[in-house]
Amino acid sequence: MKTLRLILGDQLSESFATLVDINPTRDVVMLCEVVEEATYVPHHPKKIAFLFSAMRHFAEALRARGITVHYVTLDDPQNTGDFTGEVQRALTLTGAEKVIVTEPGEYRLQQLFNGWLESFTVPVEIRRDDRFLCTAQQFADWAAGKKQLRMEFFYREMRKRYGILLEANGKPVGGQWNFDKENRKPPKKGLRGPKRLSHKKSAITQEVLALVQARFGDHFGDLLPFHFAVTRAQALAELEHFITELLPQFGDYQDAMVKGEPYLYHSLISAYLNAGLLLPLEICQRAEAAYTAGLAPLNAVEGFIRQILGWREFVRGLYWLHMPRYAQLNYLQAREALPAFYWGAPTQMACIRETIQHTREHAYSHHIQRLMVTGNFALLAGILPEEVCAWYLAVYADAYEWVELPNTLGMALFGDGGILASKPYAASGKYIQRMSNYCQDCAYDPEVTTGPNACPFNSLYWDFMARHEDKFRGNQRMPYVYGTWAKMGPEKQRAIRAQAADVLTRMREGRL
Ligand code: FAD
Ligand code: DLZ
Ligand code: SF4
Repeated sequence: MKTLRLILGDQLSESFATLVDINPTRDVVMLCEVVEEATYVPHHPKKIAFLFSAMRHFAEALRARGITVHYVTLDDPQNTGDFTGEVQRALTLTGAEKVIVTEPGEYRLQQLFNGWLESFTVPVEIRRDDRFLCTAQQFADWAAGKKQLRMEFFYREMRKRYGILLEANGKPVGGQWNFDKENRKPPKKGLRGPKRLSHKKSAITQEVLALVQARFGDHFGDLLPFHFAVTRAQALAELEHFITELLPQFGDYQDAMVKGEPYLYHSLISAYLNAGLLLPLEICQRAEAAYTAGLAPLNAVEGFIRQILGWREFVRGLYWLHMPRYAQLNYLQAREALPAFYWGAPTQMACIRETIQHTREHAYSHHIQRLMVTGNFALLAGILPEEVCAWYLAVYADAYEWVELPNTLGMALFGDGGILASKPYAASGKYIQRMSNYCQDCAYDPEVTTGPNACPFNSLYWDFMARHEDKFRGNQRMPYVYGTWAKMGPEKQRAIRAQAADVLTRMREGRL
C-alpha cells in the first residue's frame, strides 16, 4: 500500500521509526515548513533557520538513497500553513492510501495526530518514538507507587539498564554514581572557552537564511552570523570536537559563567540531539569510550552522561506523565508580567544583560545562565509561568515543549510544587557573584541588600522566602534560610521587603 510518511522538523534521524520499513519505490516521505509551527511562539530566527536547513538537507540525504520526498517549502504558494492541511494536500497529490507518523515531542501535536485517526479517510498509524532511552510507559512503571520522583534514582536505573559506566559486578565505575561535588568550580581568572567549530553555509542554508530574514526577521534574535551544523555529518563533527577538545574540562566549569563567553566547555549538542541529528546512546557511549581510553576524567564524563541519560530522559518522562495538567500548574501563584528586558529592553543588571545578549546572538545560553540568572530572576520576582515558558520555548534553538516545560516550570520556577525538584533553585546575588564575573561590571552591588545600588536579587530572594514561608519552612533541604531570616529581626526584614517592593515597581516600569 502506497504510504505517506510524515517527518517533523525534530525527527531528522534516518533510523527513525517512521522510516524503518520504507519501501523506496512505493512510499513517499513528506516534510513541510509550516507557518503555524514557526509562529506558535515567536521562535528565534536562528532556530527556524537551523530547522529548515536541517530539514532540507535531510530531504536531500533521503533522495540520495532513492527515496521519493514530498518537501513543501514555506514560500510554496500552495502551502496551507499547517500539518493537517499539508498532509491532506499530499494525500491528494500522491494518491497515498495510508499515513505513518511517529509520536511528536509536544502534547498539542499528539492531540492533533490522535484527531487524524478519526478525521482522515485513509488509515493513520502513529508509531512510538524509539530515539529516547526510556519510553513513556517505562517511566510510568518506574514512577508508579513512588511518593517522590528524583532524578538521581532514575539515573542509576538507567545506568544499569544500559550498562553505562558500570563495573562487571554492577557497581558504578569509580565507586560512586555521581561526582557532582567535583563539578562546581567558580571560573578562574581569565577563563576562556576554546574556539568552536563554524560550519560552511551551503547553498541550501543561504536560501533558508534569506527566507527566514524575509519572513521572521522581526522575531527576537540575530539571524547572522549563522554557524550551526545542519547535517548529521556536521553534528557528528560537533560531538567529536566536544569529546576530544572540551570534555576533559566540562565537569570543572559546568556551573561557571564568564562575560563574553557563552559556551565555555559546554557541548552545544542539544539542538542537534533534539532535532534527531544525534542520538542519545551514541553520545553516552562515545563519552564513556573517552573515559576508558584515558582521554577525560571520570567527574567530567559521569557529569556529562548524567545530563543525557539522566536529566534529559527524566524531564521527558515527567512531561508525558503529567501532561496536559502540568502546563497549567502555578504552585507559587506567580502573577507578574514578563519584564521587557527578557526581550532585549535595557536593564542595569549585568547578569541578565549578558545572558539575554548570548540568547539573542546565539539562540543559546548555558544551563546555569538559564537556571540561575533568567530562571532565578523569574522565580524570585514571581513572573507568570505561562509567559516565562513561552519565552524559553521561543528563544533557544534546542527548545521543544517536552524538554523546555519541565525545566522551566519545574526546575526554574518551582511551579509544579516539587514534582521535579525537591527545593526551589532560589539564590541571591551572592551565588551569581561567586560563579561568574558579571557583578564586576554591574551598576548594582551583590554585597548590598537595601539602598539604591543594592543587587535586586538580594532583596527579592528574602522577599521570596518570606512570601512563601508557609510552603518552604518545613523543607528539609532549606535548613538555614528561615533561621537567618528570623535573626534579622523585624526592622531589617521590613526594610528588605520594602526594597523588594521597590525593585518590583522598577521592574514593572522598566527602570531596573
Ligand atoms: P551541556 O551542558 O553540554 O549538556 C549536555 C547535554 O545534556 C545537553 O545537550 C542536553 O541534551 C542534556 N541536558 C543537560 N541538562 C539538561 C536538562 N536539564 N534537561 C534536559 N537535557 C539536559 N534543554 C533543552 O534541550 N531544551 C530546552 O528547551 C531547555 N530549556 C531549559 C530551560 C530552563 C529554564 C533550564 C534551566 C534548562 C533548560 N534546558 C533545556 C536544559 C539545559 O539548559 C540545556 O540542555 C543545555 O543548556 C544545552 O546546552 P549544551 O548542549 O551545551 O548542554
Ligand atoms: C520548531 C519547528 C519550526 C519552527 N518549524 C517547523 C516546521 O515548519 N515544520 C516542522 O515539521 N517542524 C517544525 N518545527 C518543529 C516542530 O515544532 C516540532 O516537531 C514539534 O514542536 C514537536 O516537537
Ligand atoms: Fe546580577 Fe546582582 Fe551581580 Fe548585578 S550585582 S550582575 S544584578 S547578581
